[in-house]
Amino acid sequence: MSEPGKTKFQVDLRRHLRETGVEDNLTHLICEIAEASKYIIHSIRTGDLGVAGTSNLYGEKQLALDVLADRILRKRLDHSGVVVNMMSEEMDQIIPVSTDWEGKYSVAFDPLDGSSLVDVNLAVGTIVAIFPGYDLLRPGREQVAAIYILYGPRTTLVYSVGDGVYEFGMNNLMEYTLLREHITLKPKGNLYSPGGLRNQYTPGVENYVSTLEKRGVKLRYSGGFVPDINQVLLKGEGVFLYPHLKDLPRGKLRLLFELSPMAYLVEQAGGAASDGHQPILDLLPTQIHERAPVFIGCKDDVALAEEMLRTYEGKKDVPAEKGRSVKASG
Ligand code: FDP
Repeated sequence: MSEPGKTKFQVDLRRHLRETGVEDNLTHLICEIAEASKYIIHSIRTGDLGVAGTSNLYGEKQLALDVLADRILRKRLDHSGVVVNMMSEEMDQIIPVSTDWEGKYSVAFDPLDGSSLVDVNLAVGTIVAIFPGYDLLRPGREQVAAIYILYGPRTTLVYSVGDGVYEFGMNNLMEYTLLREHITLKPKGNLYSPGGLRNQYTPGVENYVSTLEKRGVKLRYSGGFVPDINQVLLKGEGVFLYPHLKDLPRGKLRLLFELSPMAYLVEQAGGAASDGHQPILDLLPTQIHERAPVFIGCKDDVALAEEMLRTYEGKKDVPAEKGRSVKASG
């Protein structure tokens, strides 16, 4: 409930989480991630670019922005008091934080997705998946929250804890205030965002994309997963794909750091996310950096991709990696 005289659009993130009944530790964790993003956006705005390994004006060693973003988030999560295990796109193993997992969470994150776009001043983002307890190698459906932060002309934070999708904008005091609630996707959209080289498309994917094009959908691809998904979610329509390719049978994007959290958000908005055969959220990762093809966005458009793959490629042509759930600590 908003205070009299205050509209809901002035509600800040912490207050919104409290008022919507989000559990205390989870509220704290989401707010810590939001705090970390303030330092990340500062680094993006002020950092020297492409100079990792060199020294700055003051003789201090420079870090690549993705490494810096990783350190910022890691430190914040480490000190949050509510994290058991964490794992990042920048690390090759799970980092244990605490052995006491009761009422705590484990976090998988991509600190700076699309970091190659920073050099050319295009939008990039941070993506975070939150699981209860200590186990991180589990299906995305077991997430309790997913968040992304988009560093574009404006900085925005989009999250869900399983009760719809909310967007917050960073104001000039660097506070996140509520912009939109219950973001929803239409069943069918009018834009598509296709990743991967077209001459590497398999027959099912090529027919899918041609069918969309014949329907007159508009091409809107920025090359950054966060802005591309943000566009679909906030325009309320469209489909993003980074499919299996002839030379990359499991696609490019990573299941744990990129696909699971985005699939959670898009499903929460009434959309769908599939690897072409089954929901992304049902895939059980066997290794930290596992990749999967993805078709994500409006429900009917994702269903059309699955239908095209069934028609032109038959059953799954890439064997699923055998599932195994790993308990990292606790
Ligand atoms: P990047 O390589 O710039 O970090 O997963 C990373 C990602 O960007 C996504 O953000 C983006 O959707 C995709 O890769 C872009 O890949 P392509 O350059 O092959 O289109």
